Amino acid sequence: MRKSTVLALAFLLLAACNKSDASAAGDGRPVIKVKVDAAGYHPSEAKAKAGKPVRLEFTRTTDEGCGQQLVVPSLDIKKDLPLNQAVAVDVTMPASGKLDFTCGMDMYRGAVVAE
Ligand SMILES: [Cu+2]
Repeated sequence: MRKSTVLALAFLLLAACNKSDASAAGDGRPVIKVKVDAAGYHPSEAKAKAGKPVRLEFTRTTDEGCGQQLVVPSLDIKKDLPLNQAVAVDVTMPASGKLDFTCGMDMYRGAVVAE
């Protein structure tokens, strides 16, 4: 009896740990990691649940190109992306369609599609 209780506890702890994996932010929202290099965004398109909060985490890995600024036009978000530093952009997905993001000059383009 004792042993099974301990086992059950251990299992619960493990289950709790598995829940908070690296792909979720502290508040549980999913995290989409996007690399920014001279060719643009990688991935340039991702999917997230419609109407739900999501974190976009941008890491610019080169000084080439023009990924120094990130813009989410529909939400009026502008962020500077320092070199090799992850920058979190918390957004809520639209009910349908997609959320576009671009560089400061609207050359690089990416989007998160609501599904
Ligand atoms: Cu640009």
